[in-house]
Amino acid sequence: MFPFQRLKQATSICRQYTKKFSTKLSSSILQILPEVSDAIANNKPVVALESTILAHGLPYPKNIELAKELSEIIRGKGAIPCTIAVKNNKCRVGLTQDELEDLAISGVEKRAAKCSTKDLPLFLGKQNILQQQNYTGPVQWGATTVASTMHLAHLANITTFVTGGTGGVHRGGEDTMDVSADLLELARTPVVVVSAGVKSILDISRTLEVLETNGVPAAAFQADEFPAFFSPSSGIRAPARIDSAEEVAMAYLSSLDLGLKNGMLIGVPNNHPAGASVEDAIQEVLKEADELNISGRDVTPFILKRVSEKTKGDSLKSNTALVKGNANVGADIAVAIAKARS
Ligand code: PSU
Ligand code: MN
Repeated sequence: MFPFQRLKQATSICRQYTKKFSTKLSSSILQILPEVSDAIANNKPVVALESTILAHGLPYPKNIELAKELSEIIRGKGAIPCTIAVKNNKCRVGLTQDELEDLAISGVEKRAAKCSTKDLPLFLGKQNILQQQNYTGPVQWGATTVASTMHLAHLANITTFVTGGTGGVHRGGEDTMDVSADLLELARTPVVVVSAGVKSILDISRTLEVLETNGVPAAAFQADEFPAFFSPSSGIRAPARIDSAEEVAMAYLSSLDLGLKNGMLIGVPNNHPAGASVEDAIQEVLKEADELNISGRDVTPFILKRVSEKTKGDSLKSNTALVKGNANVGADIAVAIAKARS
């Protein structure tokens, strides 16, 4: 096949796919917002956004303010923002403004479950039973993580996904085996994930090792060190450096042309690093989590919340700023991919 021929083929499959979804919305598990399915079918850039960061990662109303700002940034670059979440028994690709508002308060109201890839079938199973029983209660949200958002974005043929930070190998993961499903999804789903790297609550070196073992390119954007979320520098040399959105687009399209199934991780250094107290807060909170026996899916949200409390919002400011930085780069990447495909 000539370069990009495979992509054209993929685009045509996507057209059939989105057509099917937009015409049989009620019977489909995947519901794509018309604005998004139109964009995909016409090779216009779309940027996927996750919902765990809204429901569990950031407090209300900061989360909804951020969602609006992300939308403006992405639209300003000529791309379509597309938040992905499970709403009752449907996987939603693109949410309306009202739905975003509801998702943003659902964490406080305990109507949002963290849904990683493994949780998707179970959540949908439960919700389908409820629907069969003619459930009329409040909306139940499945907040998708990086892993499950990647999976659903790929089902809808979206290439680019912006988040805050990805999961990784937790400190002590060599004993606990606590390795985020985000890494495994990156190994099997061809989506470009744009993040500010991984937090120093994680073991960054081991995270990069797992990505390498799984053939996932992990590159720092216009930097030599792999970024550490709150801080642009981790002291760890990035496995690769990438200097422009066009270069990311070319690497991604080459990966598809090679028939590789994995995604890639682009680490964007945070331009608004949190103060030095964040590191101390992280250390204290890691101890707290251990003492309180917090484990599994609860670890990441617990740490995010407590670090923000301990730094009196300093970490929160840095967190929202870095996501906006990622959205700028991610939108450029989505635009560059669409351009190269046309
Ligand atoms: N890292 C952050 N903020 C977040 C998350 C990670 O800085 O909100 C969320 C993402 O949704 C990510 C998930 O996919 O946590 C990883 O959770 P776990 O470590 O349980 O796999
Ligand atoms: Mn975990």
